[in-house]
Amino acid sequence: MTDIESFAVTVDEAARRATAIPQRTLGGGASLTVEEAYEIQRTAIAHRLKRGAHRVGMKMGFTSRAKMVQMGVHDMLWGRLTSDMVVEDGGSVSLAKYVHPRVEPEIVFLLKKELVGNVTPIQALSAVEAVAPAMEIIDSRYDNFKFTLVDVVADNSSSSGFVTGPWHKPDIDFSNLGLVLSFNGQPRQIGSTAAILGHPLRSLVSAARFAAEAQEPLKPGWVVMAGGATAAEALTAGTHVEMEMQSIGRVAFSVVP
Ligand code: OOG
Ligand code: MG
Repeated sequence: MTDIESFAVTVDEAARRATAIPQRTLGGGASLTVEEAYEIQRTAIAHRLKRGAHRVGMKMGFTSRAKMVQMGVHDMLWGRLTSDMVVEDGGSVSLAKYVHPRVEPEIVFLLKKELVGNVTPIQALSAVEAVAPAMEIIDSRYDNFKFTLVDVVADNSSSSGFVTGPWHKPDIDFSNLGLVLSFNGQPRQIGSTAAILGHPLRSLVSAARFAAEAQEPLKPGWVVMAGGATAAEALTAGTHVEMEMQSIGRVAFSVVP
């Protein structure tokens, strides 16, 4: 097995078994290039697809300062969303499936047209069928949720679940929508979609560029998660998690042991 293949098996197994792996498992971190890290991610997800899941979209990460500061990584990154990561709005998630999950408020795009390459914000918007409030469940497979850029990229950029709320036509100005993430009715994070690169559409523009680099165009019917607008919050059993976004509604789930 090449290193890429064995590293891919390591991160895939860690995600599947919900067991943490030590930091620097992947050849000492610094010895991998970002390109190699994305190749590990692609290979690890290919194993998941072989088990029957299918690709449903893309997640962007480190598109807000709050997220970069919380994790100490300052480069934008992306990951692959698969059908087994979908959490129903109002559904429940079991902590048993994760290592040390966290949740973060995002906005999500549903695409109606293929999108790839260097596009303008207007071109990106013309590929959007709808937008919705959303939450991502991130769960780094690394001990203590600590990683370098290449570590986290190899680990599908920590993505492990996502929940989308009611879809809204993209005919509203979603550049600066207030949002509140609450646990059992108590606000935990307050922010705005403007925290996402100044305008979440810029995240979709970047997603199209990353998709071109990976030679995996964004497909009609896929969703693109724009990235956390605030720092993430750790999930604990017995918590009802809700995120309300100004003008477009709310999305929720419950955490069970
Ligand atoms: C990495 C993923 C970052 C976001 O929305 O910024 C991310 C992590 O924080 O573990 O999903
Ligand atoms: Mg995220």
